[in-house]
Amino acid sequence: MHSDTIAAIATAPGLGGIGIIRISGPDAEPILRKIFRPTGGVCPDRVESHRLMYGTVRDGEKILDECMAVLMRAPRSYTREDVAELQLHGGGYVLSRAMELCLQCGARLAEPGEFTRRAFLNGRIDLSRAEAVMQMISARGEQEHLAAVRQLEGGAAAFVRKAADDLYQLQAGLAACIDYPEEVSDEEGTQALRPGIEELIRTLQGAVDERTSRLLQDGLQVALIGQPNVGKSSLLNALLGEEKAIVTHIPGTTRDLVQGEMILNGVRVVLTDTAGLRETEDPVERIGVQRSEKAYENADLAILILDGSEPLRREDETLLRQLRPNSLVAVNKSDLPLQISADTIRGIRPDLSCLVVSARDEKTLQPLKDRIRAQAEISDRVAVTQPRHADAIRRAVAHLRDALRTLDVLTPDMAAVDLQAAQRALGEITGDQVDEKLLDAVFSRFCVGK
Ligand SMILES: Nc1nc2c(ncn2[C@@H]2O[C@H](COP(=O)(O)OP(=O)(O)OP(=O)(O)O)[C@@H](O)[C@H]2O)c(=O)[nH]1
Ligand SMILES: [Mg+2]
Repeated sequence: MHSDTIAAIATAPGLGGIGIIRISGPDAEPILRKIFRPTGGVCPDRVESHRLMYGTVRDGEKILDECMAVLMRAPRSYTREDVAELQLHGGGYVLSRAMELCLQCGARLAEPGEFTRRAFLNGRIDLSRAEAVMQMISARGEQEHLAAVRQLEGGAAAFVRKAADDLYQLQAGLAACIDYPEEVSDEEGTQALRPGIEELIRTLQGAVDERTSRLLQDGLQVALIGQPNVGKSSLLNALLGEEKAIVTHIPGTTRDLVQGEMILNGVRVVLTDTAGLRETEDPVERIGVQRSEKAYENADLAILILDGSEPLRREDETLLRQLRPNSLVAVNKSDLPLQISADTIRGIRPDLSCLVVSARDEKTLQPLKDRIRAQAEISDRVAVTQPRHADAIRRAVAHLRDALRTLDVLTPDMAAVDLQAAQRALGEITGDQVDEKLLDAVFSRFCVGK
């Protein structure tokens, strides 16, 4: 338990109907009693727990705001400490003045994620669940939300604990072999250990999927590429439903990358409009073209846009031939008489899907959106979705592989060190094995007040 009391505005900055101040620690109740006065009386010496009270927050005798207040006495609270919450009106001045009052009464301004950090340190949730809280807050679509729910329900923790248990069994077997050499020979010990380690490696590898982690973390990255003037920026705007990028009839309008996000059937998609790919003397445009090429390399999905109202140019054909597999081709400007057909494209690249669209006709964009969405499918069998967890699993697997190599050349007792290292890596996920640095890294990504 911590000896100091922390406070923070828990609601987002800006105007809102309600703004919440949260206080956690041994002085939560005394601070509440000092600044809050229930209607028609004074705060009782011992505030009733988990009961919402109506009254005013006072700055001395002056009324600052009317509010609702609640005390949640330890251990039945978010942090397992005494927690007080004030629900004030959500104006900037009221909230910051009420915060000042809390600080004057002895609270300290909470660090980002410090409430959840306390919930973890006080044993209410494991580290993977603490991270799920932030995953939940930052979820920008159904897919990310579902992953957060699974983690909050302990999906990752349960998987990791089971793997850690299996590893303990292996370690115990190894210890028996080391401690009772007359009963278990080195060879027998090694024979028994090897299949168990191999099985564990397979299980751990099956639970992580880099693509899934990245999709959940960053959304599906889609690059719109093509020659100048084919309608890349127009398509970006039409897909996003906003005028994000400048559109003109002048080739070379877009110089820099323009990005926009959208949610397609619950999946976050990040679209990047790029400068038209062409040879140019203009140094600014040249840098733009280099950036386009980089965006193409980094994208999960590239869409080559062609101007369907013009015959296919040689440059287009070159781009088409170079396009990596699983890209899409969109023949744009289908509201005009078409000079390129999907069959022409299929004749050159039969492996690619080709869609005929018009940035000026919303209806034609639905099949394109469906194709983009289809690229973002992830398996819900993947237990470990957070990059930090995936990294720890990969390190655990590396240590287990070391253990197998050690068993090949050395005595079983030498493999014990590798198994311990693997156990430590797994422990980092649930927080069974943590140091301050790791906690700082995890909680610094939180917002203040959570
Ligand atoms: N008729 C018709 N015109 C379109 C369509 N899409 C784009 N245009 C026009 O084509 C011209 C170029 O459009 P942009 O969206 O700026 O093309 P871009 O590919 O971004 O061009 P750069 O930024 O120069 O590489 C503009 O005059 C658009 O209005 C379409 O579907 N139909
Ligand atoms: Mg453009």
